[in-house]
Amino acid sequence: MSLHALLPGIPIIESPLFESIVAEGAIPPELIPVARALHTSGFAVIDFPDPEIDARIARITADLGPRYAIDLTDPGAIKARGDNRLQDAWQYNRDVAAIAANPQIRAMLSLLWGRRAFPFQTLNFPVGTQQTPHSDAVHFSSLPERFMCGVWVAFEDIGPEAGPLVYYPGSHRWPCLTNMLIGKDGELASEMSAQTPFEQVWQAMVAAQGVPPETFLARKGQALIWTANLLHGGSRQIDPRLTRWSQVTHYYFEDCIYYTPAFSHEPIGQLALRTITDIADGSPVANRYLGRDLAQPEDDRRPGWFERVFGKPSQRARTPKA
Ligand SMILES: O=C(O)CCC(=O)C(=O)O
Ligand SMILES: [Fe+2]
Repeated sequence: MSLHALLPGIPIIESPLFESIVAEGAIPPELIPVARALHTSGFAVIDFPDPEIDARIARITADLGPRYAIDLTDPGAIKARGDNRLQDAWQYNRDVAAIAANPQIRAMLSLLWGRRAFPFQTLNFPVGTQQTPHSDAVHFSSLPERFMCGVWVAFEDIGPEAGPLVYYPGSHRWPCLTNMLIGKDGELASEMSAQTPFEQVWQAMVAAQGVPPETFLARKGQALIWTANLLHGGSRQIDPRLTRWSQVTHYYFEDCIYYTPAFSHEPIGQLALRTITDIADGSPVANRYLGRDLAQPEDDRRPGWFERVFGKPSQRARTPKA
């Protein structure tokens, strides 16, 4: 029996058994450097394995460019303003879908995590996001945790002035933050992003651990794989006229429960479950626990769930005073 089968609820690249699993030959030799980088640092840089990548990039930027609310044709125009992202362009752009469903990437991730990987969301950015550092695990997580990753592909050479991707090596080993861990028992203010309540905790952890950020000064066609809990974001865009074309594909792994921790309370079974589609074939992917499908629940990301579960403040059971 392979050692991973002893502890299948932890991805191979995150497992405390990692070195023994490598030693028993479960990872093909050519993948071991990528596996070690993911295990140790929480990210790995690769050349995107697609001989047609340049042609795909040219077609994607031509098709998506006019859909953004900024002028991408004038080199002198200010481009870094507003939130410029197209989510799930795979639904109408075949090259976006082909990058997401790249067979080598899916096979590689499946071997490294120890469950079958599938793409479930794409984001296409024409400029830097300048997004506050975060772990994707508050937005999209799984039970068991850490069966998620991002593959970020550079659609052009990206210099330090274009707001490159930034990340904190080794931060993937820190706890996956949840509402239980940060002691947050209410709903989000409607103007807040799901990650806002967690941001000061991440900043405090970065300061306490003294981890310096690194940026990804990518060459066109390079990709960075991040593990579920690696802190990453978009660095400040020094030159607002520059583009920073990229595609992120988010992957999940089979036989998990898929949910949004920012809107959940795991210990009391309050899970904001996600409805997931495998981009590779457009099929729905059931939430599964130990090999069995869960009935599809109602979407508890709707506003008001906290009161539906706990009642109005006046009805909530009071903790007896000791
Ligand atoms: O491209 C970036 O700046 C970050 C994108 C990101 O955080 C994500 O897609 O999860
Ligand atoms: Fe992210």
